[in-house]
Amino acid sequence: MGVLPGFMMMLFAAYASANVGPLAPETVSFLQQKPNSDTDPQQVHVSLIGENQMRITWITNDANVPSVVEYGTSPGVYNFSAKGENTSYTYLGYRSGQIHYVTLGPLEANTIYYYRCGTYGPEYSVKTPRSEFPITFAIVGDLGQTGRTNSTLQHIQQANYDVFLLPGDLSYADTQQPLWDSFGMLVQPLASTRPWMVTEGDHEIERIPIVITTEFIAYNARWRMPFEESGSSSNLYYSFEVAGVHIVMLGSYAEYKQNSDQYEWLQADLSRVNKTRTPWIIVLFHVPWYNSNAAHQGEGNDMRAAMEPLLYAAKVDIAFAGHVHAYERFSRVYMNTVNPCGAVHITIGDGGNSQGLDSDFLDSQPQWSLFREASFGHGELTIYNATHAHWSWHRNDDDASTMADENWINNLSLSSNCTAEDY
Ligand SMILES: *[C@@H]1O[C@H](CO)[C@@H](O)[C@H](O)[C@H]1NC(C)=O
Ligand SMILES: *[C@@H]1O[C@H](CO)[C@@H](O)[C@H](O)[C@H]1NC(C)=O
Ligand SMILES: *[C@@H]1O[C@H](CO)[C@@H](O)[C@H](O)[C@H]1NC(C)=O
Ligand SMILES: *[C@@H]1O[C@H](CO)[C@@H](O)[C@H](O)[C@H]1NC(C)=O
Ligand SMILES: *[C@@H]1O[C@H](CO)[C@@H](O)[C@H](O)[C@H]1NC(C)=O
Ligand SMILES: *[C@@H]1O[C@H](CO)[C@@H](O)[C@H](O)[C@H]1NC(C)=O
Ligand SMILES: CC(=O)N[C@H]1CO[C@H](CO)[C@@H](O)[C@@H]1O
Repeated sequence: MGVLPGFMMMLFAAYASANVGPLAPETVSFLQQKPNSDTDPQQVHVSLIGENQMRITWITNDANVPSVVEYGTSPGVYNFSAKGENTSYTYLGYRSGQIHYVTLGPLEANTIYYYRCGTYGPEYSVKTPRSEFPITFAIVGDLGQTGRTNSTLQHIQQANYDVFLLPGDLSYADTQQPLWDSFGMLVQPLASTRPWMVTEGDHEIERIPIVITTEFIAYNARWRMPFEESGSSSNLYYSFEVAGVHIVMLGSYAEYKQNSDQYEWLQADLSRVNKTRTPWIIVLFHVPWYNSNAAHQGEGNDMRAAMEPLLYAAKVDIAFAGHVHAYERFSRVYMNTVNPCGAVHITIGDGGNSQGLDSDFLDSQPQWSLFREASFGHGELTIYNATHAHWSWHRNDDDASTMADENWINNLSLSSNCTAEDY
């Protein structure tokens, strides 16, 4: 893979470190996990497509490796084979490896599939999500690639979860493209074994004035999500369904005002939700709409003003955000007021990135803020049935994971009193 000339690296290191706080720990080098040969698969990760398909994405340094995945339900026995496509991108002096995408399916639910990428190489295995409740999500944003990220990932790996959800800010490569590769290697042990569904944060933009004017070049190439399959025209916002949950991934860094493409897509997407089939609606985006931390105060207001009425009318149950490097849980809220028919909001931007924690909360805690703490950690959401879900937040206490907050969340079902006319 291409390497930036030294002076450019220095330039971009300076550019990227502009808002790194004093607490910033070094980005850990995970490059010791480098593949042995150019044809070896690396950075393997899985995402969901529709109800019974998955996309396997991996990278090879060698451009001639076929985009083929062989798979089956017994180790070493690959009764199925699927062919996909490949891409690559350049960014200044860097040229990515060959990025392969292959769609597998139809697949059985709640089943372990063994697979191999590029017709040889090591075997991986992935468990497909359950098709019915209960289902568990591991959720965390602002991940980065530090020692803290490593412990967050270790804790998540110990949890029994079906799907990983990430509300933005993945690698913190911040224009240094090799850091996308090291991030891919860091997350592979988790992302090759469970589906990872992500949406973008500001660290994915990677625009450099005049020099790189196209945004999300690396993100869109490396983390392709099922946007076409959900009627979206952009990888920056999409939706998918799993086991009775309709999940909407919004883009804080795409146009969101009324009449924008994203707004109209969201309206159409929510109008298609069948609450009998998916009693739960969950939304993720990067910049929080509710936030009592001094960091990024008010940044989500415009998007909230534009889109919150759509979420409210559709009876969205829970909205997750990142961006603020802390944990905060809110009541059901709508238009800045506690409202039993609004969504529960949760900020979970505490994955472990190099910028440190946002420890400065506003002095007066608003009525809708129920729990707030600036510590690294992750969240787990188990949806037990159409009416009951359990949320827990797990703080990183050095090497251990400690459950530090939890609560039950009840659905906003069609049978409740919350009708769209209420607002
Ligand atoms: C990669 O994709 C291009 C078209 O996009 C195709 O021509 C080429 O054969 C592919 N490479 C491999 C190894 O499949
Ligand atoms: C794979 O294919 C073989 C031969 O067709 C068959 O005997 C076997 O049952 C299949 N295994 C699975 C897990 O489907
Ligand atoms: C990540 O954590 C594991 C388990 O604690 C440890 O063995 C490994 O050395 C860590 N990796 C890095 C790069 O810190
Ligand atoms: C909604 O989903 C239920 C359960 O899958 C199904 O019986 C019903 O026909 C669906 N309603 C519509 C309008 O598609
Ligand atoms: C839903 O799950 C909760 C928590 O496990 C349980 O208390 C409740 O009885 C369940 N409801 C139904 C209808 O099964
Ligand atoms: C729903 O509304 C009806 C009529 O206004 C009222 O009697 C009932 O208590 C309400 N239920 C809840 C759960 O608020
Ligand atoms: C909070 C809420 O609206 N919960 C509802 C969930 O669904 C059940 C059964 O349909 C209703 O009885 C609850 O009111």
